[in-house]
Amino acid sequence: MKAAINIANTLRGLVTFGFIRNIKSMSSSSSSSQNFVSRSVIKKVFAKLQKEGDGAVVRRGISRSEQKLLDPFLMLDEFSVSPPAGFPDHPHRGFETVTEELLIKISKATRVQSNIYAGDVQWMTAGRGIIHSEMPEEEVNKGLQLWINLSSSEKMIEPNYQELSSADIPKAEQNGVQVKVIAGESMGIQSPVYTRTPTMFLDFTLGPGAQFHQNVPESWNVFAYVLESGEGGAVFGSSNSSPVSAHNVVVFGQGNDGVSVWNKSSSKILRFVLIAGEPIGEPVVQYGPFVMNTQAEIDMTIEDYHYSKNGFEMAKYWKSQ
Ligand code: FJE
Ligand code: FE
Repeated sequence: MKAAINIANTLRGLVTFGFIRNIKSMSSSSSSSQNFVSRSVIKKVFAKLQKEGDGAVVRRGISRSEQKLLDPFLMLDEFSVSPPAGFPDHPHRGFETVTEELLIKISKATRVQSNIYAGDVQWMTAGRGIIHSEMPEEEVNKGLQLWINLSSSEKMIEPNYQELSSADIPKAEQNGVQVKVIAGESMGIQSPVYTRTPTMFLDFTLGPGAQFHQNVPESWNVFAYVLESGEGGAVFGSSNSSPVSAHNVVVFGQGNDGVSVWNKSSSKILRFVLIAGEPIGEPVVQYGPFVMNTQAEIDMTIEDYHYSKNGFEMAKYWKSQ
C-alpha cells in the first residue's frame, strides 16, 4: 500500500531520523529467566472481523473498550485488503497512525509471488490535520494499523511522516528469537523512529521451543497481538499460563520487569507484536478519525474540516490519485 498513500498538507520527505528521546536508560532484554518477574495477563481480546472503509474487512483488536486500560493506544486493526477495497480519502487529527505491512502479494498475472514491500512501516503523525487515502495497489495487502494518542500539547502540531522500508528497521536474533525493532529498544538495538508519545513496537518471531523476556518501563501499558502460532504455542506471563491463539490481543497488568513469552510449539513459529507506551492520562473524546480531549475540541475539528481550515486547508480541493 506504500505507493498508494497520498498526502495532502504534509511534510512527506521531511523525515527526521536519529533522535530518540523517549527511551533513556531502559536496560535491554535478558535471555535468562533468572530474577525476571513478568507482568501477568489480565485480559485477552479476540479480534473479530468487521467491515471498515470501502469494502474492506479488518480484525479489530483494540477499540474503545480497551482505551482506558491501554492508554495511549486507541485502536489496533489487522487488515487484509484487495483492490478495489480500501480506505478512500479521510481526515485524521489528534493522534498518530502506525502501519506495518506484513504481506503484499503482487498480481497473479505475473505468476510471481513477491513480498517486496512486506516489512515496511509508516509512522504518521496526523497532528492538527491530514487527509489521505489508504488504497492497496497489489493483489493482497495484509498488515497492522495501530493508533497512538498524542498529548494535549501535541494534538495540533504539524503533521509528519516517518517512512521506514524493511531494510531500515533494525533486526536482531538470539537463541531462536528474532526481533524487528520498529520503535524503542530490544536486544540492545534501537529504532530510529521518533515517538512523540513514548512507545515501544517490537515484532517478534520465536522458533519452536524458544523463550524470551522483554524489559518494559514500569509505568507503561503493554499488550501483545498474536499474528501466528502453532496449536498451544503462545504462552505469555508465566510458563504455565494457558496458551493464546492467533488474532488475540493479550493485555498485561501493571508493574514488574516486563513481559515473558514462551513458544511451546515443537514445530511451528510464534509471531507476535509487543507494543508498550507511556500513558498520557488525559480525557479521550473520539469522533471517528478525530481524537481530542473535549467535545468542544471535536466540534471545532468538525467545523475546521467542514470549512477546510486550521490544518484541513487542502480538504477543499485535495483528491488522492
Ligand atoms: C478510519 C473507518 C476507517 N482501520 N486499518 C473510520 F476504516 C478508518 C481507516 C482504517 C484503516 C486503514 C488502514 Cl490502511 C488499516 C484501518 C481503520 O482508515 F480512519 C476511520 N475513522
Ligand atoms: Fe487513515
